[in-house]
This record gives sequence, structure tokens and C-alpha cells, in this order.
Amino acid sequence: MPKTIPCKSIVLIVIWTFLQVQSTLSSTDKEYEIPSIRANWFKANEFCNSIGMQLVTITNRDENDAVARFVQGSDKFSDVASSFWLGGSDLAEEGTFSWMPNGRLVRYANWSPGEPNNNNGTEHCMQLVYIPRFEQRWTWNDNECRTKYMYFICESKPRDCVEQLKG
Ligand SMILES: [Ca+2]
Ligand SMILES: [Ca+2]
Repeated sequence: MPKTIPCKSIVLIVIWTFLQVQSTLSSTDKEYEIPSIRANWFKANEFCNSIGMQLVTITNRDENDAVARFVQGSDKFSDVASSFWLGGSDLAEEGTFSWMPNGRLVRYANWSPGEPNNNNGTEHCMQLVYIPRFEQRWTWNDNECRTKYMYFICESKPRDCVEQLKG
């Protein structure tokens, strides 16, 4: 083994490692599931956790599209009107939405026109909506967290760094 590794090699190794980690973090790696039960937002969080997943987070347009495609392919989808809980809320601070599973602020957002409206001062939980007659196609609404009988979307939890490097 040489006593010193050329700097160029180190740079290449760092770049290669970075690219590997990046690729395992891409949104396409997420697995989604829509359980067969309907629930309020709190129970939806609990249920996803109970099956080793988490309530879905959406951080960019591609992910919103991926979730929409998944929902469309499921038997819980109605092309007349569909809504599903997402993992975001403004329960911690009114008007500031964050993703419950990881505590991150909602930066990318895809609200329906006029939403979030915090209707009656009691809407704090996010849902994905598909109601074509209202021109709402995979956009978001805030709704009352205790609204029952709502389907919801779970996603696989992010793997930690060690697991990612193992592949
Ligand atoms: Ca609110
Ligand atoms: Ca609303």
C-alpha cells in the first residue's frame, strides 16, 4: 500500500460516496401503502407507525406526482372525489405547517386555491384532494384533524446512514 493516497483519488471517492448516498435518498425509493381502514389524522399517524411506516411526507413536485400515481392505482381511489390524510399539520403553530414524521417545515406546497383557510379556526391537518369538478387535482387542503373515516397514505421510513451505505 502506498504511504499516501493521491488527493485526486480521495476527491473521487468522496464524490462517488456522495452520489451513492444521493441515489438512495431519491424519492423514487419510497414505498407507499394505503391501509384498508379509515381514521382521523391522529389514528392515521399511529396506524402507519404500527406497521413500521410513517404518514406520508411530500417535499417536491415529483413526490406529489408519485403519490398521485400510487393513489390512482389503488382501490381506495374514486375519480369523483378522493381525499387522503397527509403527514403535515399546523397543530404546533397556527399557520405554520410542518411534517409530523420528521418535524421539517412544509416548504414545497401544493395547496388548492384558497387553502389553507383554517375554516372555523379548527382546520390543522393536511389532506391530498382529487375532486375534478372543483378543479382540484392532487392539491392540498387543511381539514379538521378529528375528521374520521378518512383514508390515509403511509410511506416507508427513511433508512439511516449506515443502512444506506450498506445498500
Ligand atoms: Ca390551522
Ligand atoms: Ca381548508
